[in-house]
Amino acid sequence: MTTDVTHETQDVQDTPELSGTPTTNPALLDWVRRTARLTQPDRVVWCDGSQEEFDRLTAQMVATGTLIPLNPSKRPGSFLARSAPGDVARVERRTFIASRRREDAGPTNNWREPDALREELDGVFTGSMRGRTMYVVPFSMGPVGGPLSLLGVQVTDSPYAVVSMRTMTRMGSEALAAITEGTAWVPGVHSVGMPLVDDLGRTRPDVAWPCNDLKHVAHFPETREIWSFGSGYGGNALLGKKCLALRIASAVAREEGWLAEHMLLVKVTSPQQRVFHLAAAFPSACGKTNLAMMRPALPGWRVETIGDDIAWMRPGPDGRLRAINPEAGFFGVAPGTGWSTNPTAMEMLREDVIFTNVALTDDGDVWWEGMTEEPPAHLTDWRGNPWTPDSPTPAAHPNARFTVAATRCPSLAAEFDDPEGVPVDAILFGGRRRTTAPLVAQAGDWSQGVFAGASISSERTAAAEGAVGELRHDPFAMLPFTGYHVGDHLSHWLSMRDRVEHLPAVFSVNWFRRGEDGRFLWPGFGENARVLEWICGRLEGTAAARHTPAGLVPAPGALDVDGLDVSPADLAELLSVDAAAWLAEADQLERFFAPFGAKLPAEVRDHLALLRYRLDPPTGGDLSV
Ligand code: OXD
Ligand code: MN
Repeated sequence: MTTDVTHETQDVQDTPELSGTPTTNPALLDWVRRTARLTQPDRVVWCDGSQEEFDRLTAQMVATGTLIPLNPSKRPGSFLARSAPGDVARVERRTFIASRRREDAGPTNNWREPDALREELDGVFTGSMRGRTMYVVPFSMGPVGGPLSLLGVQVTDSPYAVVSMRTMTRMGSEALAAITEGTAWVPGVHSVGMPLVDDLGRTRPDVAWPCNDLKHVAHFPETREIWSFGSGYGGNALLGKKCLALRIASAVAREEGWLAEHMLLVKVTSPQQRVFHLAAAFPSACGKTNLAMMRPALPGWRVETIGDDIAWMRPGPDGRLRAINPEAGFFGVAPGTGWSTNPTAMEMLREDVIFTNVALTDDGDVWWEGMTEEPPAHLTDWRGNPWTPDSPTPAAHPNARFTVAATRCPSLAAEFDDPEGVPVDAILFGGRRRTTAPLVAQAGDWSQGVFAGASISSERTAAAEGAVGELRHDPFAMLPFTGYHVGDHLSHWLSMRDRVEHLPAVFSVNWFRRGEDGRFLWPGFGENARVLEWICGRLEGTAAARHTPAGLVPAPGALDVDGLDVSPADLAELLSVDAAAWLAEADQLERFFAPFGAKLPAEVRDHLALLRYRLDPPTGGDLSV
């Protein structure tokens, strides 16, 4: 057994008391000690977040084959990781919410009784780090010490998770220093679940991407803990992201009166230099990163990035909802990101990136579907096999990712690091819908906006396991991320009315509507600025709208389509609300809401009834009186 004892490294067997650690916080030391006793690593390393540490860990992963260094003249400071083929996405079936009462987890979560789950976890974590190093990773979600931020500590036996956490959070000594005695922090235990030494002391060789077929991504919102076993991938392994910043934080937010949501955050500046901050919720892999980094096709408009995935929004002292992006980097979907769709992201990805499950070019660079129009003649695909354009499978996995620091983003807003956050002017809800949902519709008021958020549905993508393309309801794009009962989530949103004096306006958007011939009716990407222009016009009271049963849509002529190749018939279809399709939607929603039972807020039920009434008013009466 190697024993590399520095002030940050302890050999567990020899120094069970973990003396000489970079913290004296007894609760933290006690938790690290207990976790080490359970998981039995060979070593414990306290991470400081330094460049030296990053270089050491990446060199180590290059040596073990976990990382492939990319050609420094093509992609400086960058690496490619290839996951095990069975560990490529979030595992929703194995994501658990433990709560004393089943009804606190609700019908959309996999509920577990806390004691039973603890026992199960004790079983799988016993000895799970044998032969490996346990890294202690202190981090802050949001600027360290900020009034909207939360602290966490992840222990993990995955150096890939460590270096990714360094990019995705404020990780290291500064966060550790903030975790003083008595300070609240969220503990997260992560193990890839492949010990190198078994119960009988027999060793086995390591592999490039260790993981386990059995996976658990477990949350205890009541005690604010996370336990993740068996996966090294993305949201399963980088515990600051979905586990802390959404599932645990949503429960904390409910208790404390704020919102932790699956939303991008942007600053939009009009040609008149008016500034608006928009938060937008879309299900995974529906273009949040593209919208967050949009280059408006309309002259004079500017979109600057604050966040691309998560927003924490608290009532501010100014009576507004103030939002931060709690993350420090972007873990974006690579396929579909290209010079024509998201040039800002392409610039951001020039250096210092960890790519996972993309293809490797023959000259040591990366490629994925949608990066360029013409694929290279020859590649090595995400599984490490030779690939040509005639190959029957994609070169990159559809959920291939890039991990890159936010500071690399050329469109990053100066407010990104502001601990006080930005005031939110509008909230957008969207999904990937071929039919039914119009390009844009404004909710009449907050409660109709909450109904719009509750009604999001979208075609499934590759970000999670499951059949791609199938329609699923995804309220607030939080279906896999709300750490408590989905019905209580709706009530909590409604209750913001009593906490925030100047509430944001709410809009629904759908960039993905198609004609009967299957063609996209709207060009999307930079042209979505036209929709943002209308939204900002609504905020300023200058853009005209017409009523439909699904909300207010642009009045004829109010959406600027000058110079666009969108025919008047296509535009009419994009803004149409088809009564038959919406009545069918209402039926589906009613079925989806049924298991919410008594937790479905009466106001949401009323909005469903009102929607039906507007779509199909009873005949025979005079509705004008
Ligand atoms: C993500 C997701 O990784 O939503 O952001 O799946
Ligand atoms: Mn996401």
